[in-house]
Amino acid sequence: MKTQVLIVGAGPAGLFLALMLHELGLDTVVLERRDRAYVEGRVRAGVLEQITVDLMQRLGVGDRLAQEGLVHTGTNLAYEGGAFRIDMQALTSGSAVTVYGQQEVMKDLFDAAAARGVRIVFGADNVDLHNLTSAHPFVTWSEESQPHRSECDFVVGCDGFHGVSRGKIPAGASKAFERVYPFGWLGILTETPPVNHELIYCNSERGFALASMRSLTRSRYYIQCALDEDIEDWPDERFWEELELRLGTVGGAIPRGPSFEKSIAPLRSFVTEPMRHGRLFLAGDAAHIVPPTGAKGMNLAVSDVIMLAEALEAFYVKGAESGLEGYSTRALDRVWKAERFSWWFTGLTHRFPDTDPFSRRMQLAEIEYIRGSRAAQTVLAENYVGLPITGEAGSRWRV
Ligand code: RFL
Ligand code: PHB
Repeated sequence: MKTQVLIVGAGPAGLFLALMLHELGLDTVVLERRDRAYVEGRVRAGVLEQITVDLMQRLGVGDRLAQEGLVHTGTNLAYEGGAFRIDMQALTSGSAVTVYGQQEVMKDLFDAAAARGVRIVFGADNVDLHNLTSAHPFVTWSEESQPHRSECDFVVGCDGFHGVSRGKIPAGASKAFERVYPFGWLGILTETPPVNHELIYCNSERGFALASMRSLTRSRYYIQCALDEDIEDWPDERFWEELELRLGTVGGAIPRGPSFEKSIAPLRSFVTEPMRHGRLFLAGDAAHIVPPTGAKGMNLAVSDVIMLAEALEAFYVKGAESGLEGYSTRALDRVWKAERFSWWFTGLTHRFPDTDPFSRRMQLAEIEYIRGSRAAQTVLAENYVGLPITGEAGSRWRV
């Protein structure tokens, strides 16, 4: 087999990239270890920045998003002193976010890929990358125990935090930065109307809570929990009681119902530099992780691949290598700013094991300050809706 760009991983990064390259007339193959149902079934992100919404529209995969996505022009912060709204639209020049689940995004992307003949190999085991620093890399894998091989011009590692690609960069050629937080998020999905028409991020003495949603009839709630928490110890009743204790009366009585998904996710900040090694490029969670507090993970995967698609387009159309040379620096600039925001917002809203009375007062004073300062609210709002992609990158994929 032979292709121009071989993509490892069919998550948001891999599929958005494949569809963009397909639009540009480039040939790609996507290798995915799991099957479609597995990738589509994972309950993850819920908040899309405008760059992600625009990209879906530009790719012609945004019809359902336009119908079913919920545009949120504000978000809410709650704490023991009450709650207040950050009017993102008024504080930025009219920006908003859209609530539309990653599961729905994946369904739309997979449908389009199938309809357009984008090649995706599901069940690709033992993926391995070779000759990455030569002009002729190749990739091997097995499918139902049969060995396969494809030559390519470039390999893009979109295989998430636990993928194989990042490890192909020799230790001496990369540097990793990491913070592991001493807690996780316990999340549930329920067929109940949301407690509030917008999200509520809550700093409570008992720990962080988040009221989110997937639609007007489906809710997503999270509570901060210990890392060694056993999900069996959290029957729905206990979850609802804890959530009510944390949210207090904010938003009113929480409509309860049985959960149909319940999971615990650890929180981590991670960045590897650079995001390129020879003819291997990394994008999305393969290169960086943010704690979910800022709702940035999937959106960063999108900004990475927008920049990479532009660089690949310049290479194939104009023969210019400068875009590829600059990809890592350009992507990391936006990545680090999102890392900073997600880390800061996590610190503001969570209870840390070493939160002493002084640090608690610091948190509360900062929230009170944000409440009273348009400048502070603007900082939060412009980060939450998503920082711009600098330079020319992305203009093709904006509406
Ligand atoms: P993914 O989605 O992990 O996809 C990687 C794909 O690669 C495959 N793979 C391999 N394939 C072949 N060979 C191998 N050796 C392979 N190893 C792995 C995997 O099977 C998989 O299909 O990475 P990608 O594409 O970079 O996308 C990243 C996003 O999925 C992630 O950042 C977000 O889900 C993060 N996230 C959120 N992001 C947002 O933008 N907004 C949010 O509101 C938001 N909330 C969240 C989140 C993540 C969460 N969890 C569970 C981590 C909330 C939570 C709770
Ligand atoms: C979600 O709905 O899953 C969600 C929303 C906002 C976040 C994180 C997760 O910050």
